[in-house]
Amino acid sequence: MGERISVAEAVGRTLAMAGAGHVFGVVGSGNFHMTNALINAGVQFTASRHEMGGACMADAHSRLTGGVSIVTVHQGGGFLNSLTGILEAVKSNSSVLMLAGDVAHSDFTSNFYLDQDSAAEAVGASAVRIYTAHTAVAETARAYHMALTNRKPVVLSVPVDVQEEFIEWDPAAVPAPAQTIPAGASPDVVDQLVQALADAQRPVILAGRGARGGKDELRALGQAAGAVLVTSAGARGLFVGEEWALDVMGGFATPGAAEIIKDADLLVAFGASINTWTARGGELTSGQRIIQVDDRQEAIGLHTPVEFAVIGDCALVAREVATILGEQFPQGKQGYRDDATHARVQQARYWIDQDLPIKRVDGLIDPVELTKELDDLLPLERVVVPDGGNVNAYTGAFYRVPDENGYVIDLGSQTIGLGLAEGIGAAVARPDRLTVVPTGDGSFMMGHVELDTAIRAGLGVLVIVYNDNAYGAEVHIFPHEDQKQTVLFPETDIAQIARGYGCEAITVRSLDDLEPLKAWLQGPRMSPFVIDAKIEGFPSPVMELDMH
Ligand SMILES: Cc1ncc(C[n+]2csc(CCOP(=O)(O)OP(=O)(O)O)c2C)c(N)n1
Ligand SMILES: [Mg+2]
Repeated sequence: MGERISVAEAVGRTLAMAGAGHVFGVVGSGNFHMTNALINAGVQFTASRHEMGGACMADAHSRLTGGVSIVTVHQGGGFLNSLTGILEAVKSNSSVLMLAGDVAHSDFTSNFYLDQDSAAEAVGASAVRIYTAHTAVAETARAYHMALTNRKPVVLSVPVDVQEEFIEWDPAAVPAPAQTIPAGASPDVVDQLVQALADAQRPVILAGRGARGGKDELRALGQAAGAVLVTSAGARGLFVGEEWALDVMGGFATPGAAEIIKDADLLVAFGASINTWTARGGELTSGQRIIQVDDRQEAIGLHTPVEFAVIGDCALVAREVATILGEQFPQGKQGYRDDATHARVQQARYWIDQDLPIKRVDGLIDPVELTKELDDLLPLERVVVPDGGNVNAYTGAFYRVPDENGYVIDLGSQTIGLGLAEGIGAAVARPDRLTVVPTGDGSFMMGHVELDTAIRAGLGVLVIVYNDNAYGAEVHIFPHEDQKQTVLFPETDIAQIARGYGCEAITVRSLDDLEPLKAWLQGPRMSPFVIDAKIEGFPSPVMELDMH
């Protein structure tokens, strides 16, 4: 006779065996045993204070580790609380597995009852349910493999009555994942892409999140094709250190970078869906010749029409095209890589290097001045996890990042208030780097409860609140002066709130006020540091583009 264990125990053990990275979330009676089984099987657990935070933590953790990260929740309201974070994970193609308790089968009058499968599918996640004890192990493994292979969140609902049943535990019966082998594209379409790049005078190669595994191949292709390189916000950092690369395409591009992209005569997108933010509402792509390379059929032409598509693994396609171009142009192809463009690329790459006016107002700090100072002060070995509305120019575009693992853009669902929780997931994934969460006051006020989580987990996250006492984005978008009371708030003492959680915190009205931060940066950084930066909410450079 083998070991007889509960289904709850078997689910936890199966997920651990499959390789679950870390589990975040809020534990209630419905997920108590499953979570403890995961912990006992060696998976580390971080208790978030809210289920949305737990889902966001798993999202960031998965993005930075490339594996499956788990959020565990109680049925009903606990489940529902997490869906905002799951929506973000859906929009960002993150391998998140939500492990949810559920009411017993047919217990439709339970106070906790809601149709969890429909709710999961409504936000775009896949729903998997364990119906019987004897399918529990196979279904759990299937849910895990789906999250990993499909790069999409999976919600695994486990009814409490099934959790209590007993089964024979046989680790050898846990199915192994099918091996996925990346495939190149068909030779005909590769030839078409080679031809397009050979003909182009000013090609630009855009890399999205789907191209993150093809950094070296894309750099080599850029060289062979004489192309300027750039990333979408999702892949920001991928080309750091490359002479011929801009920082980012889209709403976060500098004016000079936008011009270089607009002047291109060919845009080849690798693993990027060219959404409205990357295309800057079409401004950067209208009239462009565009070719898309992606391993997913569903990404093709999703947001932006393209001339033709190459279905295949980004790295393999890039390597193949670069090899053929190299044979066609043994002396190299200049393309867009002339001296004038070189100078433009250097000048336009980073917002932080742009000459922007500093607008000093008595008793307040200018956000440009503050961001330039902090970008300089903070170690480049960082993970930047931005949040906020109007200020997301500074929070999302100004801070330099060291590489593609130094940036988690959590605005895939355009939801504010995710930054701190996403930052905690990032800090757990990358304890070797400083996690920086630059955020707006409105965003911070939605999610600051997770400062408690950072304290308990001993995470030295740096939170920079650009505090204009307003939903600044709304203030600037709407011209109705007499209707702005709905988006203005009285002054909030954010430093005091942070101290209440046990964080070190400062109020900053001038650069001199940053002194305590310097001491904290030198120390062991075992708990968060919060900056309440009192700013005048001028429209940010990115917002100004929207306003005109
Ligand atoms: C969850 C959610 N609620 C509301 C909005 C609409 N919204 C977009 S930006 C913004 C204001 C954000 O305020 P803050 O974080 O202080 O940044 P600011 O715009 O002031 O720079 C709001 C309410 C949203 N995007 N997401
Ligand atoms: Mg604000």
